[in-house]
Amino acid sequence: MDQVAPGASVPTEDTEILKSVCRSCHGGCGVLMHVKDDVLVKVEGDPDSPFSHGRLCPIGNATHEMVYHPDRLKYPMRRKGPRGAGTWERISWDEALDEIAEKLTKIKAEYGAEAVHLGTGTGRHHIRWVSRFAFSFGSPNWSEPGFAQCFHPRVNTTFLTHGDLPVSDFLGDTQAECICYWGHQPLNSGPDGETRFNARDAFQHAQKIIVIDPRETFLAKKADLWLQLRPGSDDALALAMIHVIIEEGLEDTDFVENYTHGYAELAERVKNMTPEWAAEITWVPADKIREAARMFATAKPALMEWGVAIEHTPNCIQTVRAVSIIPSITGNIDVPGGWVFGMHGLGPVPSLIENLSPEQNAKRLGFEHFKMLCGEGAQLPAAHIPSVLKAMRTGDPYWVKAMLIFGNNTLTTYGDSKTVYESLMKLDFIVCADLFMTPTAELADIILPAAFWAEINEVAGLPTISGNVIVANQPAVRTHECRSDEEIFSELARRLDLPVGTETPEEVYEAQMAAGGTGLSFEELKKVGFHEMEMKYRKYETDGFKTPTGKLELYSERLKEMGYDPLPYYEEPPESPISTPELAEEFPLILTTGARNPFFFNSEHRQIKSVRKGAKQPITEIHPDTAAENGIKDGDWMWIENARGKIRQIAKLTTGIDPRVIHTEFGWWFPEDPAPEYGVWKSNANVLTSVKPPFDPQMGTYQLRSLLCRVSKYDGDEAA
Ligand SMILES: Nc1nc2c(c(=O)[nH]1)N[C@H]1C(S)=C(S)[C@@H](COP(=O)(O)OP(=O)(O)OC[C@H]3O[C@@H](n4cnc5c(=O)[nH]c(N)nc54)[C@H](O)[C@@H]3O)O[C@H]1N2
Ligand SMILES: Nc1nc2c(c(=O)[nH]1)N[C@H]1C(S)=C(S)[C@@H](COP(=O)(O)OP(=O)(O)OC[C@H]3O[C@@H](n4cnc5c(=O)[nH]c(N)nc54)[C@H](O)[C@@H]3O)O[C@H]1N2
Ligand code: SF4
Ligand SMILES: [Mo]
Repeated sequence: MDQVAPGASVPTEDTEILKSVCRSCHGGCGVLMHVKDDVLVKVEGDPDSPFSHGRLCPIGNATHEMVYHPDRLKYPMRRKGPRGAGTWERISWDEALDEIAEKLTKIKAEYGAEAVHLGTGTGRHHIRWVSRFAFSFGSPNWSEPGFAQCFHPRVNTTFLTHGDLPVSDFLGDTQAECICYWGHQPLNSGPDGETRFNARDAFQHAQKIIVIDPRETFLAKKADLWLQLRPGSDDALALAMIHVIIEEGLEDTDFVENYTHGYAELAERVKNMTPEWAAEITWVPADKIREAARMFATAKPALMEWGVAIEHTPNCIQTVRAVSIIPSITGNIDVPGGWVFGMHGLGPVPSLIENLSPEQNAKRLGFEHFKMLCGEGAQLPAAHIPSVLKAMRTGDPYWVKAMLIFGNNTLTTYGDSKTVYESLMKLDFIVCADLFMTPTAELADIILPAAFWAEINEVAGLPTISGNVIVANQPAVRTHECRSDEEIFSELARRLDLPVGTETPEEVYEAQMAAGGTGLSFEELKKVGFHEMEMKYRKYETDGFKTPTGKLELYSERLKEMGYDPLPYYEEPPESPISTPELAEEFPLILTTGARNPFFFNSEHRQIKSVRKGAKQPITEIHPDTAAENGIKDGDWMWIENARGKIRQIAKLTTGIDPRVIHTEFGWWFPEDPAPEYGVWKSNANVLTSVKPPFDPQMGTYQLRSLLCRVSKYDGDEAA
């Protein structure tokens, strides 16, 4: 599936080879872009890349196809008919930007800057520019569907308790002896600035593999121990594993005594959380829980590879807390081959949050409730999506009147797509910048054609936040009238005469490089492609941890200060056979969604022929017994339904899933279906999810995995 580049091509007289990195997922596989007569003729893996060593995945291999895809948005457009009618007229960039500036100024004057909401997608190169523009405009409100439910629960939690974000040490010389993949399949997903390839290399070297996943994935098949848990019960499993480690004295005594805070309180908290207690909740046999705890605790080094599955529940912060404690008390922190703190070789994009007055900052939707998402406990405060949607629909606590969407297909990746649709339809003004037309862009007033990563300058530190390797993008070509998101924000800030945020992207990149300590300028970095920071381990021995106590806080003083539980606890998912037994009678199956496949990035790439070949239709995994009970055969279209809606996907019968559970893919729409909907209501998992409370008390997270549903054979009746 993945292709290994045979080695870098040699430039010919008339071909220039530019070093860059693929940014089609969160990763940054090195690429060599061959340019001849202002045409990108070929893209291949860069054998020098420390992440990928010349390899590219199916998406990376489609780079050329994406740059020149006939469906790319080519010029700015203005809506002609009513919102969502799908009729557009071409306009110039000047017209588009002037109209945006005029509308934003009017809304700001009438409703306040907070009425303008900025939206973006996960980990995009321009993500920090979206919040930056919001803050320089004076609005505290911006969001990303992954902020409360992806990666940032881990970021914000570990910054509070570990003083920094730990990442897997894939670039050093030591390989982990044991890897635990917890709700995570990085060989497919390469998330958070790892790539699938360095994750694969570590996997191939590990002697012991533990997989915690409700589905029998590729990794589960290869594992020494596969813990097939009930979706949404990770928290109980982690607490029971901590119980075993403490009860059996398997902790790293020296590390615990000298470098952690609150071990005794933790031991007291988990005293009764036995494997037998967890077995009932998680469906994982008690002896397997014990075995997993022992295997992880006795291997050196042991690596926790944790994924987004633990962040898709309303108890996500406590789950993150519990899982993060396992490698911590076993001493696998900042050690070769374990979890390490990065070298931060790149200065941040200045957030410009200081441009907001304290009063304006406090207007951020969700601010008073979710301090780890919207306020003091957040590294970069963002607005709470369900609260934003409500403000759009009801004006409570104030009206949100405009949304500027830069790289997010809101109708497919936010929870509860129907509520999202109703909310967006209430807005006075929507701008959407994207590479392609999407069902969400069809709802806009103005559409802007965004430049692709192969067409822009950019700098990033990877893995994300930790910045051990600093990578550069540079434009191979520039197609049509596309502009980079960063350029658009700078230009808009100038047109709006904003007090801050008007620098060119390159000026910001140079400042980031100067602050980072690589000794290179951005221009110099582009020539070499990437710069690897020298890694230092066990920094805590000299510097301590950047927490209130200077120790790794098993008992979190900062969480306590914010009014949250300083120790992790278990909470049953709000919709489950246990919490809502009556609902479970009507909808007896547990639904989990969104496990990544290697061919798409979230809702993207359905129009890219070479990758769509790998995954033509949306797939639901279901146990053969459950399928038979419901008259569903392998390869049939099947309905998946709950109180919020009904979608259909293709049934894949597998004994690798519990008969009480199904898994549906997410992000589905069909670029080949008629505009303006492109089949977005047909198979979109978020028709079934909810943005109603309860939310995670710290982070405001809503439920994307572990909901209730029922299934039936598809009867061809779409109206149903
Ligand atoms: N190719 C590709 N790469 C991607 C993406 C993509 O769409 N495609 N998306 C990117 C994004 S935004 C993210 S966040 C990352 C995510 O990437 P990962 O963190 O690797 O997460 P997933 O692949 O979503 O899920 C991993 C596993 O969690 C399991 N799972 C489902 N429910 C539960 C549960 O309740 N508990 C546990 N323990 N496991 C559960 C699923 O069966 C799945 O096998 O990938 C990023 N990279
Ligand atoms: N049910 C369910 N829902 C989920 C998840 C799940 O597992 N299950 N996962 C959640 C997670 S973890 C996340 S992070 C989110 C992901 O959600 P998002 O990150 O918002 O992903 P998309 O909605 O696919 O939006 C990406 C859009 O950006 C466009 N794009 C790509 N590159 C650029 C660019 O350079 N500039 C601009 N302007 N546009 C660009 C793409 O064409 C696409 O339309 O989804 C969440 N939603
Ligand atoms: S793993 Fe990510 S960065 Fe690497 S080639 Fe694939 S899409 Fe690009
Ligand atoms: Mo994500």
